[in-house]
Amino acid sequence: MITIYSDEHRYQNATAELIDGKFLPPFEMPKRAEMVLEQVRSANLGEVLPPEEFGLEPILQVHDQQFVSFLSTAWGEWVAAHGDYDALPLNWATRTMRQDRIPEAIDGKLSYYSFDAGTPITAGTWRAIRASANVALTGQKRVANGEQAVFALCRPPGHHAGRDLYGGYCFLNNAAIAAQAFRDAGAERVAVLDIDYHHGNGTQSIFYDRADIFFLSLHAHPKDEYPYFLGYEDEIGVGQGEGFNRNYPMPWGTDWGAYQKALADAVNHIGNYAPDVVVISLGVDTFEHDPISKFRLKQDDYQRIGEAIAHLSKPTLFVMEGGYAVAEIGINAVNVLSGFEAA
Ligand code: Q9C
Ligand code: ZN
Repeated sequence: MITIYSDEHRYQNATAELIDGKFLPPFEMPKRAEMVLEQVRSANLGEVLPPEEFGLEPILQVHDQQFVSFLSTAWGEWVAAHGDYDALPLNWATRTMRQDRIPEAIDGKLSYYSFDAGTPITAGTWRAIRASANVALTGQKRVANGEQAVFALCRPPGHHAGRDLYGGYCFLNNAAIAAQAFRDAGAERVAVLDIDYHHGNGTQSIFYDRADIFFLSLHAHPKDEYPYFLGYEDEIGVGQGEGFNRNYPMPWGTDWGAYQKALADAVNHIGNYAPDVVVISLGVDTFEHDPISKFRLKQDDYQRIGEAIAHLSKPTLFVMEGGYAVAEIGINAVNVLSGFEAA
């Protein structure tokens, strides 16, 4: 299997992350992608190729133009206002406040366009997220041109990012951008299966009213776990999209026994949908030793995940999302891919 990778992810390299009331060294760090690349190489998964440049057009098929423009200028505006340290929002327009005015001050814009304070914008964020989107789009193009499966080694991740919303370490929704690009290249139906530990709220929200892109997500129950405000089972889509959104929220402590049943059900629904192509949001933060997550999947379980996905026999694009157990992130991610290839 070909892997698409760019070194430019390293430009997203924050000083600290606000998590659980503390400023800690970021869990979402450059080493993550480097460890995955190292395992791709040592497992001889296949060629590693750099991304092509696609410009903003395919990004703007999924994201709001003003939001993208905000991402491109936020760092400069922040430095002018506050100086050279990571940009974070401090408050949000929740119940009783107005959401129909976009503030002019950079602090207000950070608040308007974000949903958490754990996703720092840095000097290199814009450069890194464009490279990450190009990695996904290059993988998409290869699959559209006949490759059976490609691994887009994206970093920063993307599945929490909505049309005009960033958070959860995500700015541009790489998987959504790729799914839309498949549609624009002529695919009639695309299935997006999100196996990151956290609900893919961004991807769900982008495609919620559409039947042409079927979104399914296996994740920790939002009553217990981030992002808390989306990912329940009764979210089934709306309008034309009704029936084309499926959530599998699971309790903390979920191990392979329960996970496998949810995965089998999701794969079965994808099979019935008969998509032209499948996009996998590949998070491995379901791992038993993940430092910020509470599922209990083991290294070998990731091979079984790959096998289950392979049984669909569809052209498949794997898009890297979360996974914070840095020592094992490469083994777990590549196990999914080698399980897929061996099936
Ligand atoms: N107490 C992805 O995996 N903070 N994003 C969690 C835990 C945010 C995860 C707080 C986690 C975001 C792509
Ligand atoms: Zn995650």
